[in-house]
Amino acid sequence: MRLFVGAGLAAAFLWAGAAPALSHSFLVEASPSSKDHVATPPKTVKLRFGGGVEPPYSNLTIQGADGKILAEGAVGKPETPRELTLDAPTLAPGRYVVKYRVLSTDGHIVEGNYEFTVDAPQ
Ligand SMILES: [Cu+2]
Repeated sequence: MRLFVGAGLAAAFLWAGAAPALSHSFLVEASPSSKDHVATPPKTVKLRFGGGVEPPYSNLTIQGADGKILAEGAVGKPETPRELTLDAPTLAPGRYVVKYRVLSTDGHIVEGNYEFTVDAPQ
């Protein structure tokens, strides 16, 4: 798997040099989304990308404010080829970071992160 991802990354650099305007599978929607404050802890984090993604070569993590990884993985379904999900453990009120490193079907690696907050009960 490491080798495959490495080859994909090398190909991505070559391709980027030849055609920099190609669109990648950028994150277009997330639930919870960036800077969201949610009253109910999400059971699942769902990310939707602009193009197809390869779940076996993609990874999402949910980290607590202290950096501890609380969940890791990436689940995709054939009927939603642009989406990845990750089930969350029970999240106490606090700040969380979602990180993603995703192989898109065009061979490019897309990565990034964002924060959301689970609010304390009123
Ligand atoms: Cu791309």
